[in-house]
Amino acid sequence: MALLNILLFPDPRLRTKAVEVSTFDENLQTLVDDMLETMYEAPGIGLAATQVDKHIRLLVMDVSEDKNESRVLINPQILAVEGEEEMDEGCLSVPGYYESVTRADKIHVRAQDSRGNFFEFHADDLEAVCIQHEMDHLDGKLFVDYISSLKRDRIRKKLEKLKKQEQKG
Ligand code: K1U
Ligand code: ZN
Repeated sequence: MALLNILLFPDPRLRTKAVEVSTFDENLQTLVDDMLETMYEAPGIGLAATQVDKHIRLLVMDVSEDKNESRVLINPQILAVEGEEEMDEGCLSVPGYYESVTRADKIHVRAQDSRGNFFEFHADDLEAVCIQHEMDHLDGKLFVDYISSLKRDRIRKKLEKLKKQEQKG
């Protein structure tokens, strides 16, 4: 297994729209395993393939307390939504920032597993929010797109400054 590099905002590659997965092979399983390892190590509760510069419709997540309930969603689709919930969200691609975002509170999801089998489930609370956050990544959208452009620009400038400092050493 390998740790993957996570792209940081405002990297333009984070704006790429991911394409559907059509081949369910060993390479896909390796990417899934590497993404899970990268997510747990970060640590995070979710990770979209876009964030590791792989532009396919794949996300991994684990919102359990004991970090032993990983989920792999390939070609996920939200079939139904209910209610609204406002929650503070973070993002491994926007490190150090948490902002309040309003999303659907309950969702019904259809996806494929790493062998290509279809499955459906209901999600609510943090799990529902996390799925919507990760599915946004697959469409090139970030949680900072829901906040004011003033705040977003401030975050962008701070992260750009940090990157320059890191590059200087
Ligand atoms: O997509 C990502 O960058 C992962 C992100 C997912 C997420 C967090 C909060 C609300 C919605 C989606 C994260 O995992 S940020 C880190 C985080 O939330 C966390 C880290 C350690 C322990 C618990 C949470
Ligand atoms: Zn994120």
